[in-house]
Formats: sequence, structure tokens, C-alpha cells
Amino acid sequence: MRPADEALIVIDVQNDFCPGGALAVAGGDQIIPRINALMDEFRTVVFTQDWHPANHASFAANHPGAAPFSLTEMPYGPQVLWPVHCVQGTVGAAFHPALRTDPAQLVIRKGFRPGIDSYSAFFENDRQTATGLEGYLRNRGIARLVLVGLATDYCVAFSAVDAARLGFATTLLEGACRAIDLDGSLATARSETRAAGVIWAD
Ligand code: VGL
Ligand code: ZN
Repeated sequence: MRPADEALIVIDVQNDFCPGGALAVAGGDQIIPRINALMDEFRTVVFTQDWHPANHASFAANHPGAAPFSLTEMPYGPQVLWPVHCVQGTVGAAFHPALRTDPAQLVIRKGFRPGIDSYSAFFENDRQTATGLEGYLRNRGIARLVLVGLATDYCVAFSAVDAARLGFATTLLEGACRAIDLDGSLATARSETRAAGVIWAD
């Protein structure tokens, strides 16, 4: 058992991010057995779930003429336009059936506001609108976080940077993550998380 002040944060292990899904991450389902085993070591386990309305601004389909994986400018900064994914209530938004969900004590849903994307478990992409996770973890006396899930270079990395900036001792368990790696995004994620003080482990 890990110490009581350490929590496991399982990011977006959902059908649409696994092979066959709308925004499939290569090998996304391969991390599930390890996450399933890891959950038994932690007294605190939190899941996140990407949870978009159909009219979400991060979907290329909602920007006439825009191609998936192209970049646009939002009021809060640059935003990748994604294929339609993780629409609320769809099979794609559900957790992968192989993932054990019973150990999760909290599921943070994010990205539900039509006009703003939310990669991080802590703040939406304006880096200001809070999800409430920080308060939950502090109330439970959590000081250290281990992050796993999908995708390494987007939701896991953004969550890790915010966690470290908020003062949590933060480890990104790379072997229990998989990356999208769009235009060097994995290398960027590596340097930005490390600069924020995130520890990468295997
Ligand atoms: C994610 C792109 C769009 C992720 C979510 O979970 O990393 N990436 N929405
Ligand atoms: Zn999303």
C-alpha cells in the first residue's frame, strides 16, 4: 500500500481514445492491465472522463472547412481541432470495458462547456476555470499524485503541469500512458512537464 497522502489519477481511459475509437491513441488499451493492478496500491483513486457536448468548440466538425488535427485560435489561445470524440452519453465516452471502475472514488468530468476545451484534470484550457479536483484532493489530505492514462502529451501532461504548479509532488508514470504525438507534442509535453517539476517514471 502507498502512503495515505498519495493518490492515483487515471486520465481519460475511454473507448474513443483506444483502438477502434474516434480519437484512437496507438496502444491506448495496452495500459489497462497495469492500471487495474495499480489501483489496488492506492487508498485514493480518481478518474477523469472527457465529456463533451455534441456542439463542442474543440470538434473540427463544428468549424466549417476545418480539418481534424488542424489548429485554430480560441479566445483563450491556440486549440487543436479534434475529430468528434467523447460525446456525453455515447459508447465512445464510456470507460473502456476492461478498465476496473469500482475502485474509483471520484470521477471528474471535463470539457462539458461548449466553448472551452479542458485537457487538464484541474483547469480548463483557459488555465483559470477550475474543475474542483484541487479542493477534493486537499480536503482528503493528498500531497502526492501519480498520473496515468491517455493521452500522455495532452490530458496527462496538462494535468501533470497543473498539479505540480499547485504544489503536489507529481509523478507521470510513462509506461501506463500512451501518446498522440501530434507535430512533436510528446517532446513538448516532456520538456514542459519537467520544467514544472514533474517526475517521469517508467
Ligand atoms: C484528449 C484530445 C482531446 C486527451 C482529450 O484525453 O488527451 N486529447 N480531448
Ligand atoms: Zn476531448
